[in-house]
Amino acid sequence: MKAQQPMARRRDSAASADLFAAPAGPAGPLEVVRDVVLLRGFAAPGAALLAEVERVARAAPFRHLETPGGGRMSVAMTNCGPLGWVSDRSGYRYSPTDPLSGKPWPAMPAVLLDLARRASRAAGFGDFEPDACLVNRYEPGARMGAHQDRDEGDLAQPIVSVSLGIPAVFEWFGERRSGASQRLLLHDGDVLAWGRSARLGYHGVRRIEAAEHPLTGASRINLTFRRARP
Ligand code: MD3
Ligand code: FE
Repeated sequence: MKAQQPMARRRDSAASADLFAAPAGPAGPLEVVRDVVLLRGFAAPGAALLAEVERVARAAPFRHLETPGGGRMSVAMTNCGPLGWVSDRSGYRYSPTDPLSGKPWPAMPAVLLDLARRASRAAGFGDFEPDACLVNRYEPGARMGAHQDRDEGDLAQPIVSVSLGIPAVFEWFGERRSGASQRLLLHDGDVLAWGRSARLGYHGVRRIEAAEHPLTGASRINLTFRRARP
């Protein structure tokens, strides 16, 4: 799929679903690629979730991590839960403590954990016990290049991601880091879960366009729930 414009506006089957459509409220699970399942509007309304994110960010502020290559990520990050994903000059890893404070990451709020578990079941991935929640904050101009999420100790568990605030275009490359991609516009409240054959697929986020959301302003918050320990 190379065109960035919408496909035909038919909503009667997954094969013809309009992946750029405005959200029409919660819908059933939609398998956009094999083992990548979209739950549109599953996390709406997002106000209660955003209140939890604000509490997490008061304890562990958003920061732009350094990459092993010496760059700085355009996406600001923080974490909650027993483990948090961090990057610095020495590499990527999960850490039980926030390198900024030396203290454990804030606990994973119950409403976030509950949402991730329900989403995994609704998407067909069964019971999910995440021990890490990476919180990404994108402002216009931020992007995330194509990558795999492979630092986790249990690749049999899915990843669940929750989008809040202004929209973003995801790219799914599959088994190769470059080449043709499948694009998907994610809106506030959308949840995406992927596992099994898609667990190590390459994916990224295209540069965020300027927009405003009533609750987040000019930003997009993405929560990704992972099982980092075996
Ligand atoms: C799989 N985050 O934190 S969610 C990451 O929006 C990360 O912040 C992105 O990738 C974010 O590691 C993306 C994960 C995602 C998004 C779209 C996909 C995974 C996907 C599309 C197809 C398959
Ligand atoms: Fe990722």
